[in-house]
Amino acid sequence: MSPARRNQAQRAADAFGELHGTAPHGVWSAPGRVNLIGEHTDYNDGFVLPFALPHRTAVAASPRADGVLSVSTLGDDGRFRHAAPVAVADLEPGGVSGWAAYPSGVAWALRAEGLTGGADLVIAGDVPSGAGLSSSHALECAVALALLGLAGVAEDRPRIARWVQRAENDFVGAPTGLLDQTASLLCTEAHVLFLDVRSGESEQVPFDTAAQDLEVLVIDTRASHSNTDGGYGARRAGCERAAALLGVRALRDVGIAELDEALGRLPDELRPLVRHVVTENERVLRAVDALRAGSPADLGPLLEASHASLRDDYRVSCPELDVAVASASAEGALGARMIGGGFGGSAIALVPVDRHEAVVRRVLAGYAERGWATPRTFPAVPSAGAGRDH
Ligand code: GAF
Repeated sequence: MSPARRNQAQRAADAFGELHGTAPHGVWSAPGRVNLIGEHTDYNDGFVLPFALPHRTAVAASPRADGVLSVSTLGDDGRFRHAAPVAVADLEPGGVSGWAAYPSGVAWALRAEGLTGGADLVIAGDVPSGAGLSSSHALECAVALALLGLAGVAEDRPRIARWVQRAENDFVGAPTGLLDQTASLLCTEAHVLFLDVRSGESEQVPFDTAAQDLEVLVIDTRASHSNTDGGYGARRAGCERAAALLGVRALRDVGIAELDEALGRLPDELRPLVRHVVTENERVLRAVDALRAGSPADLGPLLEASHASLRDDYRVSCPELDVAVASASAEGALGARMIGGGFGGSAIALVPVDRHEAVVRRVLAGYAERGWATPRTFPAVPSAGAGRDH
C-alpha cells in the first residue's frame, strides 16, 4: 500500500476513534481519476481510457443495529462536518442535499438491492473537490465498498459501478455515465483501463510514462464546474436525440466511415455533438494502439485533437482550460486537453520530464497575466483502484 493511501486510511480511522470512541470495523478507500482520452463517450456507449490517481477518499465504518446512517467528514482544516443522521429506510431522492447526498445516495441504491443497514461512516481524503478529478465518485465508491463490506457481500465491481451510477443519477441528480466509478473501482497501478462501456469489457493497458521520460501533468484550473447545472445534461440529451434521429441505439453505433453520411441526416445543431463523439471514440482506439505499441509519445496529437473537438464541437471547454492547454503545448508538452465533464475543472498535459518546470511556469504565467487564481499542478502516476485498507 502506498504511504499516501496508508495516511488517508489512518486519518479516517483516527477520526472515527475520536468521534465514536472505538476503532472502526474496517476502512475502505477509492481513488479519483484522470481520463487519458475518451470524453463524453461513456453515455454514448463508447470507449474510455482512464487511470486512477494516487489521491483517495477513505471511509472508516462500523455497522449500527438501529438502521441509522450517520456520516461525518474530516476537512483539510481538521474540522468535522456532520450530516444529519437518517434512517436508511427513510432515504428518498431529494431528501438529502449537498455533500451528504453522495454517501446517502449510495446507501439508498444499495437498499434497493437489500444490501445495506445502518452504519457509522467517517470520511477523510485528499482528492481535490470540484476539480473534475472525480472526488464525488471516489467518495461514492469508497462508501459502496464500506457498506457492502459491513454487510459481508462479495464484490462484483461492474455491478457496484452500476449501483453507484444509480445513486449519482437518481439520488444526487447528476445525469453522468459510467466512466468515473468504473475507473475508481477497476483501475490498477501502472495501467490505464480501456473500457468498452456498452459491453462492459475492459483491459488493463500498461502505461509507464516514466520509462519514456514522460509524465502526465494535471492542471487543476480551479475554475469551478458541476455536472448538475444543465450544460452536461443538455449535451447528453442532444446525443440521445441524434441517436434517435439516426435510428441507432447510441452514437457508439455510428462508425467513423459513416460519419459524413450520418451528419448529412441531422439538423445543424446536432452535427457538432455527433462529430465529437464519433471522432473521440476513434481517438481512444488509436490511443490504445499507441500504448500497445509502446509509443506513448504518439498520444500527443490525439490529446490535442480531443481538446479541439471538446472546445469547438462539443463546446464544454472554458477560457481557463483553453489557456492551460495552449500554454502547456506552447512550452513543449506533446499534447494537452481538458478532462472530465468540462466547463472548468482540470486539464492534462503529456510532458517530457525535462520540460516540467518550464511548462508549469508558462501555465502559471498565463493565469497570472489574466488575473486568474493560481492553478494547482501535479504529475499523476497511474495508481491502485478502490479496496479495503484495513
Ligand atoms: C463526468 C461524468 F461523470 C462522466 O460520466 C463522463 O461523462 C465525463 O464527465 C465526460 O467524459 O466526469
